[in-house]
Amino acid sequence: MTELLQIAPEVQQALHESRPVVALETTLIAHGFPPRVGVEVGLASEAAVSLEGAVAATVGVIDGAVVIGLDKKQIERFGEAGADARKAGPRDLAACAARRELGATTVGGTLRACALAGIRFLGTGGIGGVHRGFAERPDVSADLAELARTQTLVVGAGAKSLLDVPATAEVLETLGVPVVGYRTDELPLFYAAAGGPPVSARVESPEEAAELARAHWELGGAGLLLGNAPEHGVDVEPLLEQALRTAAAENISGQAVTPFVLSFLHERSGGRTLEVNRDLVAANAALAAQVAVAFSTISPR
Ligand code: PSU
Ligand code: MN
Repeated sequence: MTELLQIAPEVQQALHESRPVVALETTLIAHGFPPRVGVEVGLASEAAVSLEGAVAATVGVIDGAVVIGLDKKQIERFGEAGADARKAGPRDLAACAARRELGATTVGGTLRACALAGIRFLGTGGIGGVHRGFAERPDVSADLAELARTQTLVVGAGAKSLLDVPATAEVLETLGVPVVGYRTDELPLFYAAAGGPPVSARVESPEEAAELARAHWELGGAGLLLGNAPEHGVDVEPLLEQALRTAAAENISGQAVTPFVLSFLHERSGGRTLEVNRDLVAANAALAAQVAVAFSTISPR
């Protein structure tokens, strides 16, 4: 193994023994929540994975290496750095490692680590995708391209709420990525369960999701998105439009848009969106672990 990649011994051992492993990202720890809350969410996700009987592997770039299986102290460094941690998509891993910068991996960056280590499951809040207004200002997350080439199932409450979700679903179709609904016919809209574009397949159980993933991989497919609706969703569409208009009026653009919109929603919803966001991240980690466990019990054909 290259010294640019470090896999924690318990993760390495579990992979070696074909036991269930779930990768978790660090962008949401550093950038997705207010200070301190991100670390709580990251640790709660790890706990949820363990509780389901899988091994959690939180990924980040730290001290010159892509680390798969951060320890608690390392996770806390991402919380302390907050916005100072570089948001690390697939293109940024090398720069972060070579320059020894702290890199908080996005879903795309974490998927690259999954490909290197052979991790088949990833739990997150929501994936990146096609931004609203992409016709004027093309902005499409590298999460989509990485899903198209990595044999990993990602559990999320759909895509980030501020995106153009129907357009994101279209691009996933173009890339051959199944959009699977967990007990739902619609891709969840992150904070809200209903109103999203139709899924390409629906499953009723972790076992069924595991079977579908295995079939996809055996038939030459790569990534899958498993959409898991938040348990107590809120409809934030009117607030969201207001947030995006305000961001545009204040000339907030690029990577600054997501944090701005999230804190706007948080404030205007009286903390409801933050609560929903916290809960759904841990719930998605738990479901990813359940599918990973089910997958590990499917006897190899
Ligand atoms: N969803 C959220 N908040 C976030 C993210 C998703 O509600 O911070 C992060 C995830 O890490 C995702 C990334 O992979 O944003 C996508 O960023 P971009 O659109 O810049 O590729
Ligand atoms: Mn982008």
